[in-house]
Parts: sequence; structure tokens; C-alpha cells
Amino acid sequence: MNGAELMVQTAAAAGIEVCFTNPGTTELPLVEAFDTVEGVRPVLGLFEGCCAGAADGYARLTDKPAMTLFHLGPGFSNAIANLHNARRARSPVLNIIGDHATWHQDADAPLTMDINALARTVSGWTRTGASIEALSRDTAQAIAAAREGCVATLIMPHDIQWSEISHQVIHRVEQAATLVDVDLIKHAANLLRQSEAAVMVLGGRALRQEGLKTAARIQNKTGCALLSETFPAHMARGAGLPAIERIPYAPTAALNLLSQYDSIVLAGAKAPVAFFGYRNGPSRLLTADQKSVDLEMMGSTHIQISLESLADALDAPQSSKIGGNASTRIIRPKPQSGSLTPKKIGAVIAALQPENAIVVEEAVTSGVGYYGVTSAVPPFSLLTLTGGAIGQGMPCAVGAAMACPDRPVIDFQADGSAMYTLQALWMQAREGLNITTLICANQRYRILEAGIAQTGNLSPGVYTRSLTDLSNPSIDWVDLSKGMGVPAVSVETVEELTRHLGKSLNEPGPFLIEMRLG
Ligand SMILES: Cc1ncc(C[n+]2csc(CCOP(=O)(O)OP(=O)(O)O)c2C)c(N)n1
Ligand SMILES: [Mg+2]
Repeated sequence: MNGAELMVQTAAAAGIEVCFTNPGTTELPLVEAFDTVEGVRPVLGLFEGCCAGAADGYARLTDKPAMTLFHLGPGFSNAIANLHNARRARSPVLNIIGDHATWHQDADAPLTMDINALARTVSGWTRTGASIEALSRDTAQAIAAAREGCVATLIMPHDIQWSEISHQVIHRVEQAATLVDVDLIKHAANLLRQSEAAVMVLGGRALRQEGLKTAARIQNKTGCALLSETFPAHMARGAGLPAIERIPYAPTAALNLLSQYDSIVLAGAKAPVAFFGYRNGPSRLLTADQKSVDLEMMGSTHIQISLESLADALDAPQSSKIGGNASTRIIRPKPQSGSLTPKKIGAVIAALQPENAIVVEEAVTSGVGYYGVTSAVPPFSLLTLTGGAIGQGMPCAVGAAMACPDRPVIDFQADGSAMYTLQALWMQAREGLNITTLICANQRYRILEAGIAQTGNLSPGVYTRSLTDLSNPSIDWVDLSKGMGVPAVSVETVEELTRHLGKSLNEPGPFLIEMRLG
């Protein structure tokens, strides 16, 4: 057995099932190992950002790592933006990066880069494989680290992949013990009991069905409010679940909302900060006179266990009653008619999305009308852009569909963002994935136009306008999509959108709808 086979066998034994890859010469032993060792299915992505986004999407649905395989520093660099989003989502990802043979690294061959430096910016765990003897242990430790909710990067020199080993041991992944800090839980319980106006800010895995239900127990007992972090990685939403407001993206609105509370319990969320620092604007959104406690202060990733401990510490009954303004009745918006607007699009999706759908939302400014009308639709999963690096939605949908082949996936997608990783369409066609892509074709970077107007510049110059305009030439999404094997139509009205979306959701395989917006 060679090093590459040993690595793949260790990953397969740890339950890794899929590898999103764009390989090169320094990964060829690993490429061949997928044929000689059973268990890990390789999936080709034509751009590394698609592989990284797919691994993120897969992790958000399964809570287990997919493997990625990248070609030295240059290949890995292409993946970094979406690995950054994965890091912000706290998605488990096992990155393998091939490197030159150990004895060739000093030669400064053309592809040589400082991979370690690149890896550290997005990885919670990084190691360079030093020997074939240590390789299985290195792999198992990388997987253990990833499972705690991070990107774990193992750099594998070419010669370690091709070396032979005769007495190999397959290392098992050791599960970290679950830690609950009893004092911290007591402290949080006291804060919720004593405060006049408390809020729990939920994030990460606290936004899944179990987390929301436990949060509702705490809400029912203490009367605290519930909020979500602005950009959830995977939120369970819909009828039967507490309807949770997201902390607004705009800092002033966020500050207004958060200032209503004297006490804040962070449950899987970071202390909220402004997305950008604006002139005279705030940076941190909690003030010194607000009391706060972070349930993850001890570094525990098991937020569900912390939440349950908190609910128990408060003697919160295990009631069937759900918290706040939750509705058990299904309520869907009624779509309007005529030419499309962002608000009307949101209503059409909420009106049609099937129970158990996965909605990947990277609609940017066209997303405005969607979230608010989905609190009582049939339960579904909402995945959003956690790290602000656009180009995540298309490949995230690929990973989500691969993780859950029986669930319909809707990618609600802004056009400018989609152009970064449109090769994901080819993956959808090749893998026959059940994804409907809805492109919000406003043919511009509308959010940047709005940002420019907000600074008071109401007559931007010709260069400023050219840097936010995508209409010259206009992008033909139907041709692009068909060119990569995904059937597509273009629509301009609510009626057309309703018809094509309804049809696509009832048919297997990928489909793209270009929604032309004025
Ligand atoms: C990787 C990356 N590059 C650039 C940006 C800056 N940026 C933020 S939004 C945006 C344009 C978004 O346009 P689009 O996706 O069409 O959405 P719209 O604003 O039209 O709704 C850009 C370029 C970013 N956030 N991430
Ligand atoms: Mg746009």
C-alpha cells in the first residue's frame, strides 16, 4: 500500500464519503487511490472555489466533513474565498493539498508557494505530512479537528503519497469529550432570571430544529427574546418552529434592535459587530453597560448540550408549546402578478417551496422580500452567506444536494455573485443533482450602487458606473446554463416564474431560471 492509499483508507474508515477535487500532477497518487481503495467517491470541480463551496454545503447538512483535494498553492488559493465562508460557518472540512516532493521543494519550481501561510488563514488545524509512518495518524487527527467545526488542512508532499509501506495501521478518529461548564451555565441562568430585558442570540448549530426548540423552552420559562445571527449557516425554519428575527445587516438598525436589551446570552453566535465600519458608525454592537455571557466561552462546539443544560438549570419544562410567535399552521404568501420585483420573487418561492426543501440564499439585494414571508411555510433549511465572500451559493447548492439527494434544493442566487463560480452548473449536470437555480438577473452590482448613493454621491462618474454595471454585454444565463448541461428558461413575470418553478420542483435533475429584473 502506498501513502495515498493509506490516507484514503483512513478517511474512509472515519466515514468520509466524498471528495471534491481539482487535482494535478502532485495529487495523482491520490487520484488513483480512489480506484484502489473503496469508500470515498471523488467529484470533479472545474474551479477550486466550487470544490470548497460544495464541501461547505455538504458539511452544513451532514455535520460531517467532506474531503477536498487541491493542487499546491495555486490550486488552493482558488479555493480560499469559499473556505473562508466555510470557516465562518464552522463547517467541518478536510482539506488535502498536494505539494512538491520533499527533496524538490528547495528548487523553487514554478508552482512552489508558501502553502502553510495560505492554509493558516482559513484553517483551524494545519499540518504538513512529514512521513508515511505518521500519515494515517495525521489524517485521523485532521478529521478529528474538522469534526469540531473547522477547516483542517493536511499538506501531503508528492513523495509521501507514492512511498510504499508494508505494516500499515489505520488510525481511528478519536472523538473529543463534550465539555459543559457548569458555572457558566449557572451564570447564564441567573442573568436570564434577573434581567428585565434579556435576549438570546442564536447562531451555528443552535439554529437547527433541536436548538430552536430548546431555545423556545428557555423563552417560555424566562420571557427572553430570541434573535439569530445575521447570516446563519443552516437555520431550520417554518411552521412549528419559533419564528426568529435575524440581527439586521445595517449597523444602525442592528444597534437599535440590540439596545433594547440589558442582557445578552450568546448561544453559538459571536458577539455581534458591524459588517463594515462606516464613517462615524459603530464597530461593536453591544455596549459596555449591557451584560453578556457566551455559552461557548470554554470553546465547546456542542452548543446543543449547553442549551439543554441551560434549559434544565432554569427548570424550563419540556413543553410541546413552541415559543414566541411561532405558528403551527402553514401560512404561505399569495404571489402577486405582473413584472418581477425582488419582493414578488420572494413571495413566489415561499409560496411554492416544498416541505423539507433546502434553500441556499445568496440573492444579495434581491433577497429582501424572502425571509420575512417564510416563518410559517412548511419546514425547510435555510443556508446563507456566512463570510461575505460572494460566489458561494452555486457550489453550496451542489454540496447540499449531494448530502441530501432526496431533498429539493433551491438556489436563490444574485447574478453578479453567481458569475464567480458558475462552473457549479456543470457539476449539477454531471452529478444529476436536484437543484433549481433562480438567477436574479438585475445585471448590476446593485448593492454597490446603493452603497455609493448612501455616501451622498447621487451622480456617479462614468468609471464608477462602469464598475457596477453588468449589462454591457448582457449575460445570457440561458445560454451559459445550457452550455454546461443544465436546461434553462428566462422569465419576466410572476406568472411565468410560478409556472416554471412549480414544474422544476416536480421534476428530478437541475434546472435554471433566469429572472429578468429591471
Ligand atoms: C469575493 C468577493 N469579491 C467581491 C466582493 C464585493 N462585493 C460585494 S457584493 C458585490 C456585488 C453583488 O452583486 P450581485 O451578486 O449581482 O447582487 P446585487 O447587488 O445585484 O443584488 C461585490 C462585488 C465580495 N463581497 N466578495
Ligand atoms: Mg446583480
